[in-house]
Amino acid sequence: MLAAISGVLLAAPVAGADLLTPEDGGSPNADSIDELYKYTLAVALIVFFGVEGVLLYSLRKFRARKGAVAAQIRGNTRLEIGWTVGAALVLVVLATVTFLKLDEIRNPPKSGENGLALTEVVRASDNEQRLPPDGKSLNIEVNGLQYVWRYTYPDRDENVLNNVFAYEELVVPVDTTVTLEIRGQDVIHSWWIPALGGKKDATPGYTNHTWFKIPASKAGQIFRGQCAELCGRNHANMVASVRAVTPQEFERYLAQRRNDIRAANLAAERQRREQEQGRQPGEQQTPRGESPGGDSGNPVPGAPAGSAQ
Ligand SMILES: [Cu+2]
Repeated sequence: MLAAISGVLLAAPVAGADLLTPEDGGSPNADSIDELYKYTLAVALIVFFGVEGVLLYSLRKFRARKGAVAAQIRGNTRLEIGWTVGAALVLVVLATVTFLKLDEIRNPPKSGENGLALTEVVRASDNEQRLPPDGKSLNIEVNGLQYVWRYTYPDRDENVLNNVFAYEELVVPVDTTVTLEIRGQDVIHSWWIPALGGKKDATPGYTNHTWFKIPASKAGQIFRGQCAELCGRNHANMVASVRAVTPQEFERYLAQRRNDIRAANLAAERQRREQEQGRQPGEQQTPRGESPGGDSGNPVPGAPAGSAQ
């Protein structure tokens, strides 16, 4: 059994998701969550070895031969009060440590000096959203739909529908506080990039929030995750990745993406117009042997394709 389990874990190392405690290294909140688990694990190990040690010691020390009659003991008030108070103290310590850590897990810090130069203060979408002390973050909309993640970047336009978007891979600048507004479009999904912090449900009708800030040293790295809520037939294929780049590369990416989307929209528009002209009475539906909708291409997934109807 042990060999089989080890074999399975070796075949899919990601499934290990770091040994015993959560993955960390991508963002301060993920690091804090990991530390919290390590403290809890340390306390649990002390309790475990304490209890098991006393048990094994007693088994050896007080063993009796066959036929011996056990002494009838009523109890030990001091011991019983002792382990009740001890257990309560363990809980108090864990609760205190958790509440002390909670602050740095939930509240995003300011962006660093090597991050993207953010000028505008984010307008929080609701009072659940936590922002850095100076109110500036790269605020990205994360939208879960069957079976892909869609990201909308803040991009000069009040109407988010006009802004740069991408699927599956989220590109972000390092040393920059990124706040996410997470929504589900059809069913419940769950956003989860383990090394960047805890998972957050993407629920239709609600907005959930989380944040991350990737250290400058991690530029070029890709953090992988997947939808963590069974959302349908292709749930297993609903992967997500976050690519950390320098602020300069991020600006270039955004500009490139903006151009690609504009080009795709123009091509689609041209194609629609051609098809409308092609459908004049008496004319052939498909001129010059071209297949309908074939020539413009559609480099951006999900960009409005030329509608045939
Ligand atoms: Cu999903």
